[in-house]
Amino acid sequence: MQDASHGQQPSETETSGTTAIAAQDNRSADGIRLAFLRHMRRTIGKPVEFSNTLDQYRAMAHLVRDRVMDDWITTVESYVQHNVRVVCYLSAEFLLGPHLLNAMLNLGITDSAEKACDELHYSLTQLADEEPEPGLGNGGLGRLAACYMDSMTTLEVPAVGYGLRYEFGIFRQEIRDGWQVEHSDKWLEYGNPWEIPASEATQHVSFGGHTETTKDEKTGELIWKWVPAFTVKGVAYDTPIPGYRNKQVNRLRLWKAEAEDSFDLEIFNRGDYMGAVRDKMESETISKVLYPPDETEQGKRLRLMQQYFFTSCSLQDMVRLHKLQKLPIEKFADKWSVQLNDTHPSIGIAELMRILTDEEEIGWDEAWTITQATFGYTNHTLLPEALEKWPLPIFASLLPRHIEIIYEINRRFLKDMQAKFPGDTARWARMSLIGEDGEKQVRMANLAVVGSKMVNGVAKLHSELLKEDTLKDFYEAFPNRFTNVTNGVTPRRWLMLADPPLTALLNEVLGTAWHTDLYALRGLEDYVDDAGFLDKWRKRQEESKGRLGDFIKRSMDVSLNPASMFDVQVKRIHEYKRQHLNALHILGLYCRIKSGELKDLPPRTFLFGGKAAPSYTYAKLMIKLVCTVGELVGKDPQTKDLLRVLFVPDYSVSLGQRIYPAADLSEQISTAGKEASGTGCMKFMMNGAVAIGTLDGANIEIREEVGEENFFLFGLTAPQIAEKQKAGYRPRDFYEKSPLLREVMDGLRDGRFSNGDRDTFAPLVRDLLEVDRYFVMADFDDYARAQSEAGKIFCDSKKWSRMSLLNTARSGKFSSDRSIREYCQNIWKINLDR
Ligand code: 26W
Repeated sequence: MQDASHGQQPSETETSGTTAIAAQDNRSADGIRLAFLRHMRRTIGKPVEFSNTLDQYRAMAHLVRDRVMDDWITTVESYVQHNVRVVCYLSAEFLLGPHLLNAMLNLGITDSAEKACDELHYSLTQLADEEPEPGLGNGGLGRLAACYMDSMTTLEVPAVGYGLRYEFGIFRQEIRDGWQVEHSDKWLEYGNPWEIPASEATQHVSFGGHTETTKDEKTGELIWKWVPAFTVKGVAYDTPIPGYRNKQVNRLRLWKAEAEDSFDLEIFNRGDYMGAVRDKMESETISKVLYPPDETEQGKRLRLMQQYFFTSCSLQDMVRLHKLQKLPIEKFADKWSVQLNDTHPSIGIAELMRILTDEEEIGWDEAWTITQATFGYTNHTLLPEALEKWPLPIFASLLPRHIEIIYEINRRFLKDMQAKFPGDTARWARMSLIGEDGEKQVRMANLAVVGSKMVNGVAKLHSELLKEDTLKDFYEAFPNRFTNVTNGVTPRRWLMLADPPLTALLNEVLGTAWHTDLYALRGLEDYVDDAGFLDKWRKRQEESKGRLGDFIKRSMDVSLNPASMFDVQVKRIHEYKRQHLNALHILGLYCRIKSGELKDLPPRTFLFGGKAAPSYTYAKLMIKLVCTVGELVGKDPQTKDLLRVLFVPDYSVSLGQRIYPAADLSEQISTAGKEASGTGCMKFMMNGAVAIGTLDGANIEIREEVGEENFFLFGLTAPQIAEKQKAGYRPRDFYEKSPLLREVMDGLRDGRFSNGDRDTFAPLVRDLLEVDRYFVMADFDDYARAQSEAGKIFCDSKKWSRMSLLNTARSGKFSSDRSIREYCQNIWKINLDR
C-alpha cells in the first residue's frame, strides 16, 4: 500500500497530465514502436542503429513498464480510498521468471508488440531471451509464491508480496562430464528495469546486543528495552505485478540490506581503509545470496538474519502504512492478513509481539489476540530435516528480545496445554516451542502453529498427514485451526505464455473465458471423439515438441526424434523425488533390448532437468547416474535409435515454459507421502501430458479429476510405506525377487554401464541395497509395469490423444485462481464477489 495522496482528487493539471501520458502509452503497434524509439534514445541513450539485442530488450522493457505504471497508481489509490483489507504474502523466495512477455500477455499488447518488432525488423522472442531470469527461489515454494501473486492480482485481491532482493539468485547450473557445477547468478549485472526503489519505505532492523528491563514508576509495569549491537538499513525495491487484462497492479516489495553508514570517514582517516567499509560489507551480505539447500535446513546464522531482516522490514512497513492511514493499531488484524510461506518468515510472530508490546505499548493479551488473528501459516514439507529448529545460542545472541518473547509465549501456551492435557508431560514436551532434547532449539513450526489463526497443507494427502503425524498434537489441541488448500499454477504463464498454439486452439473452440476460469476447459470434452479436432490436437503437440527440439539442437547440439515419446522429469533433484528410480528403469530397458527380450519398444526420449543443492552429494550422484545412462544408451548401436536420455542443464522457469508443452509423459514418481503437493505435475496436465505416478501429493487429486483410466498409477501407497517402515523394510529382498532389478543393480555394481568404473556409483548401490530410505527397490517392478503400459498405449495415437485432451480438459481445479479463492474464503476472509 503506497502512501499515496490519501484520497485527494487529482487536480486539473494532474488529470490533463495523466491523460497526456495515457495518450503516449497507447498500446497500438505504432504507439509501441514510437515508445521503443523514444526509450532507445532517452533511457538507453543510443541511436537505434547502434543498439544491441540487450539494449533493445531494455528499451522494450521500459515501454512495457510505462504501460503498467498508470494501473499501478490507480490500483493503490482505490485501495487507500476504499481502505481495503490487504493480504501480505511473506516468502523468503519468489521464483518470478522473466517479466517481459508475461507483462505483455496480461496487458494484452503482445500482438501489437510483435507488429512493432516486425516493423523494426527485430524478433520479439529474441529480445525477450535477453532478459536475465530473476531466480529468487529454489523450486516449488518460490514458484508457488509467484503464481499466487499473478492470481491474487487477476482476482483483484489487494495484496503485497514481501521478500528478499537477493543480489545473487539460484546458481546457474553447468553439467561438466556428467557432474553439476555451480556458477553465481549475476542477474542484476545490467540493472533491472522491472524494479523501482521506494526510498520512503526505508526501514531499520536491529541485531544482537542485550535487553534491559526497567519498572514503569507510574504503573509499576516492567518495560523491556532492546539495546542492539548494530542495525541494518532495509531499502525497498518494488516490482509491479500486473493482473490479467483487469488494469489491476499489485506490488512485490523486496528488501535489500545496506549499512546504516556505508562509509566511515573517521576509520578511513585513521588509515584502516577496509575497516571503513566493514559495516557496509557485513550488512550487505544479509541480502547477498539465496540459500540453495532445498528441504534441508542448515541452521546457518546468516540464514536467520535474512529471515528476521525481511520479516521485520515487512511488518514495520505494514505498521507505517497503517499509521499513515490514521488507523488504530488495535485494528491491525482487521487491515492486514499475513500469510507465512512456510516457517522461513515465522519469526514474524515474535516480531509483531515486540512491535505491539514494546513500541506500541499494547498489553500482552491484546497484542497476542491481534497477532494470532493476523497470521496464517502454510506448511510445504513433511521431511523432518526440512523443519526449521534454530539452536538456542545462535537465536538468543542474534535476537535477545525475541527469545524472551518466545519464552513468554511458550510459558502461557504450555500452561494452556497443561490444563487441556493434564499430566501428559510427553505431549507438553513435544508441543513446547523450545526443544530440550539434546541442544536446546527453537522449533519454528510449533511457533508458527501457536501464533497463527489457520494452518494449511498444500494438498489433501499432505494436510491429512500433517494432522495425523507431523502436527498431530496441535491438531488435537486446535482442530479448527487446520485446513487444506491444494496448490495451483497460473494458466497465464504455464499455458498461454508457454504454448501459444495450444492457446489459439483452445480459444478457437472455447472462446476466452478459460483465461480466468480454467474450469471452462471442460468444454473440450465435447471434442474427445472428434477425429478432426484430435488431429489438430496431435499437430499442436508435434509443433511444441518441434520447438523444444530446435531449442535443444541450438543449445546442446543434440537432435531429438519428435516421433518418440517425450518422457519428462523436471524438478529439484532429491532422493524422495526418485530421479534414480527413473534412471534404473531405463537401465532395465537397456538390458532387455541388449538381451533381445525387448524388440518392439516405441522410441523414447527421456528428458531430465533440475538442480541439486550444492552440498547434497547424493543428489549430485543421481545427476551423474542419469548422464552416464545417457552416454551408454546413446552410444550403443542397439539402443541409440530407441532410447535417448538427456539431462538438460540449468532448469529454470523459462526452460520449464519450453519443456511442459512438449511433454507426452509426466514423471511424478515420488515415494508416497513425501511430496507435499508438486506443482510441475499441474503444468504438465494443463499442457496435455499424461502422468505416470504414485498416490502422492497432488497426483491423487489429478487422478481424481482426470479419471483413473487417464493416469498411469504404480507403487506403494503412503499407508503401505508406513506399514513397511514399521515392519522393517529389507530392500535387498526386492533385489533378490526381481531378475531385472538384480541385473540392473549388479550391472551398476560391476561397472557394466560405466565403462568398467565400479567406484562412482558404489555409494548409490550400497545405499539402495542396504537402506533405500525412499523404497526405490520396492517400487521398481510396478513402475516398470506402468511404464510398459504407457509405452503400449502411446503407440495408439488416437487413444493417447484422447487421454492427453482429457488431461487438459480436466485441469481446471489446478489453476492458482482456485487456490487463491479458497485462501480468501477460508483463511484471509476476503470476499471476492463484490
Ligand atoms: C530450510 C530449507 C528449506 C528450504 C525450502 C526447507 C524447505 C523448503 C521448501 C518448503 C521446499 C519446497 O519448495 N517445498 C515444495 O513446496 C511446493 C509448493 O507447495 C510443493 O508443491 C512441493 O511438494 C514441496 O516439495
